[in-house]
Amino acid sequence: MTGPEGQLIPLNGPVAVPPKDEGKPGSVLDAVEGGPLAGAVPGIVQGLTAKQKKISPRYFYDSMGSSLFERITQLPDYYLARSENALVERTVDTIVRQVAPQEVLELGTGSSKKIRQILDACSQTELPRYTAFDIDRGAVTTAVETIGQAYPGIDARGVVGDFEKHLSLLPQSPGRRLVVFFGGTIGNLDPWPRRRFLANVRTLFGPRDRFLLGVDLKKEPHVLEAAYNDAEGIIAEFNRNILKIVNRMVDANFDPGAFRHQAIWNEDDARIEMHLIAETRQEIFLGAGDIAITVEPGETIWTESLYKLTRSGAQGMLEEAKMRLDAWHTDSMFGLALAAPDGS
Ligand code: SAH
Ligand code: AVI
Repeated sequence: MTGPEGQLIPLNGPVAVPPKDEGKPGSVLDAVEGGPLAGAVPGIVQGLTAKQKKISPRYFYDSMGSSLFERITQLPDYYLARSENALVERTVDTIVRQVAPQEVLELGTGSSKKIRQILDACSQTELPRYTAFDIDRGAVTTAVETIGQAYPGIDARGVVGDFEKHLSLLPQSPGRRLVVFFGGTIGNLDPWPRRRFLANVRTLFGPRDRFLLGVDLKKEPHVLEAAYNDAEGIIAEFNRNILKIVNRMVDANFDPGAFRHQAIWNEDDARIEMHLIAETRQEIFLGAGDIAITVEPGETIWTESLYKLTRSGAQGMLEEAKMRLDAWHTDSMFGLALAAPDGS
């Protein structure tokens, strides 16, 4: 596969050490030694020293970020989680009957609440293996514990990794695999990384495996902007929390209180862009003083893109990754795609 300038895009990301063992029920493995955040510092510094300062949204989710995200899912204008949940509720029996999964692999697990609908619909005497995959160790550990407790006898295990880099390091599936990617998180990925991600997801599939993907849909800009600008300021708090995380990760001195939240619709690129806007001039030291950067008043740090798709866009991107759209469920706000590998 080639990128925008014709350069080769490695399908499996950087070469890394595979998990030493396949794990066992209840285990949490690191996809790479030291965890996915171990080598993150150079990338973060690169983002913060670029002309348009940037922080990747993959770093939003420490325990505070995850609990703020849970509060976001309850906000009146944040329809995504409610829509997706209702769509899953409506379709889960058919999907489970059709796929009869022997493993449910959940990418970007988060609170692992929605996955319960899938596990509830499975035969309780022949539960599939549940594998939680997330960059946040806390999310994976909690998912393995809570799912393990809620479904006695289940083989619940976890892998801490980056789904943009480490999918090839996942342990083998015991059989038919249902890969689930909820939350509209695919919307975080720019078009080229999204292609690479889907190509990597495709490598996880045998002919009887399936991909269940939640995608947020393009709609009236005012509805989208309202979803990311709540009156309570929870999303602003979620946005600013990334600076606390970066302070810890790269030993920096950002003052989150000196930044204002902004989420605006970019029609040309069909995405909400989330930024932090500096209210005052700040001198920031990274690596406890190794590198100094200045943030001017009004300057922004771009923290997240949330691409909004159409059904045909979703179908096109799946087909490009050699998958076929088998079913599409929608309430016109959000879409739930069930995809199969080509030729199956
Ligand atoms: N699926 C859940 C959570 C969505 S929040 C839901 O629908 O409610 C997004 C989740 O994806 C977070 O738990 C975050 O830690 C995880 N995540 C974001 N970027 C990631 C990456 N690059 N690799 C692995 N996990 C990632
Ligand atoms: C990426 N996903 C989990 C959320 C979304 O809306 O697509 C992230 C989010 N960002 C701000 N609020 C919620």
